[in-house]
Amino acid sequence: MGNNPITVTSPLLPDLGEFHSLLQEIWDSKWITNNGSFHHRLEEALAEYLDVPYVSLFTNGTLPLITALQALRITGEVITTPYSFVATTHSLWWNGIKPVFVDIDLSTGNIDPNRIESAVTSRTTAIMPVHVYGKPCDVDSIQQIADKYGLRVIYDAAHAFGVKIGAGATSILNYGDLSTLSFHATKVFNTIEGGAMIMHDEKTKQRIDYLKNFGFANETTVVAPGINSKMDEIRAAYGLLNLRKVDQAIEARHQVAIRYRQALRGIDGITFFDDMPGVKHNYSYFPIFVDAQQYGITRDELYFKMREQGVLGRRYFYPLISEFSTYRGLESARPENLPNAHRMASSVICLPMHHALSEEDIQRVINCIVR
Ligand code: T4K
Repeated sequence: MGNNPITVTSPLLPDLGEFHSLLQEIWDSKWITNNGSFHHRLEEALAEYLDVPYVSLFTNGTLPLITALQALRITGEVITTPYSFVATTHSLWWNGIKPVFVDIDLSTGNIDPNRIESAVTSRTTAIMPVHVYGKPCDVDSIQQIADKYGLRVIYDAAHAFGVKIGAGATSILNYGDLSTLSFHATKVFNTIEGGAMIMHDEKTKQRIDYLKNFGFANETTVVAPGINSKMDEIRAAYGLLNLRKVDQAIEARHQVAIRYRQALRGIDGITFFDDMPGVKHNYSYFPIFVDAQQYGITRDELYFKMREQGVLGRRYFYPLISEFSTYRGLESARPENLPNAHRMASSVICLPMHHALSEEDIQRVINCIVR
């Protein structure tokens, strides 16, 4: 591996001096978790920034998925995508729900709405799509199917922080019954570990707030077997500071995407996504897809060649979730049912993509691919 590795991402960090001042406030207050003032301030600030009605903070991006399913009392079967991080399907497993995998649309990487209806059975209660790489799902078609069959829709929006669609620049997080976000260190906006759920009304927020605090509604009443997933004050303060820097970080990512596209367009056997019309993207990932026949070497050969040069792209999302031992035995996990997902998983490399890549870094990445 070459010197000075270029990693797939690098966390956005708040100014240490400013963070220290907020830590002093926390130290003075001696209130370090359980719905403190920074928790409250970050929820308000995020609702405003994201342009959504209500936000409930969580300790990571997995527990809001698990809690969303519990809150909506989802049972039986849920239709979902195999092309995601494993946490998406694990949230179904934790609720005793059977995942039903449906193939993806190669033009976006997201669940293909045209294939959802044939997967609906009498046991189906919900659809759990993922806005993979922050690219918006076909939310209107998904909602039409959900309405037709009386299904709930929970979006795993872990990658979709700040993404907006349409002439009115509507937040993608306002679609479906509930959406969840991850604020992990590797995400566009991070609170080190962290996450959130987005909901439409105050009553649902109240219920979710109970569920992430063991189900406590007050000192003596537990309304349901909730979990502990409360964000502490230190990470909420860190998040408040990072929120001030996130627009600049997204613009820096955008410039990286422009450079990659300029340099890689027209290379035989290498394809990538362009911006979707009418979408405000967040440039959370920059996946490229390698066609071995046209490019001359396989995806894995390119991947390991990059590693030798210290360019640490990642094969998100390979292997598919449906290939992991927990899920492999399911009828819907059979490879012949998921040809597009297999094709994408076997050809993808996510290039380094973050706010702090230098021109030299970008050129080193490009030099690995241009032949
Ligand atoms: N749904 C979806 C669709 C998701 O993608 C995820 C998480 C979730 C749900 C669940 O959300 P969380 O419960 O995680 O909040 C990473 C992340 O751990 C995971 O959050 C993320 N998706 C997934 C796609 O990627 P790894 O194992 O690939 O990360 P790791 O540790 O190899 O880090 C990647 C690179 O980032 C490192 O090579 C260098 C850089 N890095 C990482 C960390 C942690 C840093 O520079 N500093 C750091 O502190 O899983």
